[in-house]
Amino acid sequence: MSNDSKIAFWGVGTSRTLRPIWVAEELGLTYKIHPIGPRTGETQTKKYSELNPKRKVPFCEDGDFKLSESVAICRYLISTYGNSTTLMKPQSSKDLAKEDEWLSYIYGELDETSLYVMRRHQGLPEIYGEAPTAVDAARTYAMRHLDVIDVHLKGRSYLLAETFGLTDIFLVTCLNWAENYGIPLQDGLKRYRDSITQRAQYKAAMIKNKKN
Ligand SMILES: N[C@@H](CCC(=O)N[C@@H](CS)C(=O)NCC(=O)O)C(=O)O
Repeated sequence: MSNDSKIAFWGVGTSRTLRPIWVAEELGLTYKIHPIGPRTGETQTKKYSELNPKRKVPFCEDGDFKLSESVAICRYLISTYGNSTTLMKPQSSKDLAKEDEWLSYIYGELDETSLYVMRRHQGLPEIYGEAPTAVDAARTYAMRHLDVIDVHLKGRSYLLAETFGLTDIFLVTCLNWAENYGIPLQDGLKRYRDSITQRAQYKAAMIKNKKN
């Protein structure tokens, strides 16, 4: 197995910080967590700003290699340390493209365009401004795309093929986030989420992602 002892994650407490921790748990990696939270002032320190000028979490260090963005961090961990034992490691260009398709869709349409709009304009009005019309539209938009995903998942346990993979990690973190915002989940999506969240690796990651 590769030497993974130099892996450190920065950031806990959000759906996005959960993703790399969950991937690391699935891969059985040894890693350290710096449990900083967004908007606690901890992302604004001189030390952290030098490390990640975006002042956002999650952030990953693997020795000298440094990486931001939850999608990029997770993909890096899987392509570097994965062996498809518990988490699919796409091999062919077509498998990779299908994973890209779902990751782009979930990240672009659910995470950033819907849930983060609600977070910004409902949860953090003092920073981003109150925008009830945008929040309502984001909620309706999320529900439309959840319908598309619900239809795709009929008769399947996972988004891609027969194997649990990164797209499922991104989807489950968004489904939890959506439910926290009062967006009703279709019965099929609830069943899918409830089955995946039985994984020991998810439970371990949830504990590690808690802010003290
Ligand atoms: N595209 C980034 C988004 C990172 C992001 O916005 N993180 C939020 C927490 S979920 C954050 O650090 N916010 C702190 C801030 O904006 O000050 C990713 O997926 O990693």
